[in-house]
Amino acid sequence: MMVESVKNFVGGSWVEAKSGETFDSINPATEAVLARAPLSGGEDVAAAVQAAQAAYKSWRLTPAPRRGEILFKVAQILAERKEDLARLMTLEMGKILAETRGDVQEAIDMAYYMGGEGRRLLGYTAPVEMPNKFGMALRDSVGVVGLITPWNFPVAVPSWKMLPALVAGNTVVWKPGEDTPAISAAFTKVFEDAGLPAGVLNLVTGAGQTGETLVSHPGVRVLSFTGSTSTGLKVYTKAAGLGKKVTLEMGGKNAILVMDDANLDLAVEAITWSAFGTTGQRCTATSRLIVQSGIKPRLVEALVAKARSLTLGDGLEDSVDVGPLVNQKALDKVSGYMDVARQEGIRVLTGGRRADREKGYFFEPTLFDGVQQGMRVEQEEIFGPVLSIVEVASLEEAIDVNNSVAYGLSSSIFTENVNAAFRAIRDLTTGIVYINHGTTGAEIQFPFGGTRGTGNGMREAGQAGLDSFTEWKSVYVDFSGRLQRAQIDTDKILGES
Ligand code: UN1
Repeated sequence: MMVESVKNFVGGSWVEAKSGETFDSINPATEAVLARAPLSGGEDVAAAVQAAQAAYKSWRLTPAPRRGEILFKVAQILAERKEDLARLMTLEMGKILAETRGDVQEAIDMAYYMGGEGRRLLGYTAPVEMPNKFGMALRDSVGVVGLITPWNFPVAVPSWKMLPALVAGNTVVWKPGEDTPAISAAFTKVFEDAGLPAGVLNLVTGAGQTGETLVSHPGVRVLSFTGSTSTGLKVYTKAAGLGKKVTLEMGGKNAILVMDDANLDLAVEAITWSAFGTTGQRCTATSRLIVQSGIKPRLVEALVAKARSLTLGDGLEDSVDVGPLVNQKALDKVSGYMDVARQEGIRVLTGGRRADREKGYFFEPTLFDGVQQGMRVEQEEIFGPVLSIVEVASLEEAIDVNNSVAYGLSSSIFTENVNAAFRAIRDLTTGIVYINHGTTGAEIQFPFGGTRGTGNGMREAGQAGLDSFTEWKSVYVDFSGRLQRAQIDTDKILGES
């Protein structure tokens, strides 16, 4: 297979890195080089920011409904290219075709949703204190925004950021995950073909240093980051020191709670796909099963059988359920947690090792039993197909275990008891709560994000997703023709008019 040559997209042109340096993108199922991409440095980031600054002058003045129309066009082109984009994504980061199609679909949904914002971007009016005076609050654009995104949702996650940023009138410099430059360029091409003016969206591929330069660049006022907690906190610290606005979407340690009265078959299906789908490499993946004692033996038996029945392999093949991990580093990390589990005295019910295949970063779906609250495998994000099972006696204990981690993205409860469901809604302290559904599958019209170490209080998607990329401007229009200073003037003016 030919190695694709990826370029940066700066000011409407496809260009090499000024340094001439590149890095390789590897197909994780075959370990073959898929693409070679620019290893962008400071000069490349500076050029992209400059292009974005120049384009901002007219983009912010382009009527929002017109900006929205370009987003609708983006949605249409994405729909036309869905299959090609999904295949390229599977080749580059490994998840199965059904999942990469879903990834592209999220961007299509978001493009229609945010395209519609072109005719909303709702502000509000409120009464003001003086007569002959009018007040309103508008969502204003901010300027150049910097996006740093991961490889696991290489189209969906960037779409949650760039689509609201663009419809609100900002211009964008995007640094995608190091493992996914080719799909990122293909996604960028969609915006070019949809007629987005030059410089409004700029792509610079590269590594950590590229992202750092973007974070520090004085021309970038807003940063939106999705990725690991350690990198996210570095971005936060750096950006805070420079007075920038930041949105962070970081780790998760999501749990499914299964109560004794749960629908067992439904729970087994949901747990399997939330834990092992996308090879466990979702920030929303289920990595803990918190199960009540009564149902545990039957549930665990069914889960072990189900995990063993999953077919590992190249995500392009229809028969495959679980693709590879993204790279060697991920494989090493997940393998490392097998040693941690051993040290913690945990029982491996199934999996626990690299899959027996010649090529590719495959790891067997793994179930850990006898996990206690507070153990490392119960607390730390592994980001692989590994599920830790914690047994509890009651709903109260289950909720307590759920809430006792450093992260707070998603949680779920399986119960047929409406009272238990509502208590869970009230007491689970995560940004997303599911009832009788796995922890994955968030829809783009609702806020997405988490509490505690998952984020910094911001949300993506839905109306809340606009908050990262807009600033409120409060406007007062005084049509009294005089200087109105205090309430005391009110009676006088009313008397005269
Ligand atoms: C992520 O893992 O970074 O809710 C995003 C979900 C998907 C998005 C996950 N819609 O699982």
